[in-house]
Amino acid sequence: MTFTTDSAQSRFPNSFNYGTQPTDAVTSAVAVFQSLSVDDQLAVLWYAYTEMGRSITPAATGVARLQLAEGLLNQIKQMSHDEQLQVMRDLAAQKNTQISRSYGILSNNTKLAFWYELSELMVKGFVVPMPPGYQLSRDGEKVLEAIKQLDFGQQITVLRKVVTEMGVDPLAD
Ligand code: 45D
Repeated sequence: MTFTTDSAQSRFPNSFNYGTQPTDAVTSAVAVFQSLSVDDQLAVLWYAYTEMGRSITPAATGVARLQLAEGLLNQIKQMSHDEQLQVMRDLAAQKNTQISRSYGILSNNTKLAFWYELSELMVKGFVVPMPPGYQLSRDGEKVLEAIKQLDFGQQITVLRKVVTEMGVDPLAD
């Protein structure tokens, strides 16, 4: 049987048009996000999660996919709050650590699922919580507002782009 574009599409009827919609809104949200301080990046991710949480179902993030990140998540779960925060800061800052390299080999969707799971672990009390009253910078507020204005598919595109850049790719040159 010939594998046409049409049949490929019907095999993935619910997949968004990822990657083929680098609209200005998406591109600029990503650019502003990446200009934020590391702490603001973590805070914006957290706020995005609290806004989107209900639309992301654990089923959608794929249990099988998360198994690939399970060792990493278990390692983080066992750390002190200070160490957990350091790990997340190192990921966002692309600092070359063992964890950043393990993260770097995950697929883009698994990276997204990894952050999603970290948020869930924060909610359950296994991972360091956001400090109450954290003051986001003006650019942080702006990018969060911009993300809220996007549709779900675009929001995912933005998030995927920013988490894809985090960590360190151990195979890169
Ligand atoms: O003390 O595979 C600060 C679908 C200040 C389906 C801090 C999907 C100082 C296919 C740094 C703020 C597309 C649905 C402390 C996947 C200080 C598929 C701490 C999508 C303590 C995967 C800050 C999934 C901290 C999606 C601890 C859309 C911040 C997933 C922590 C989205 C922030 C996941 C964290 C998101 C944010 C996760 C852990 C948005 C995580 C966000």
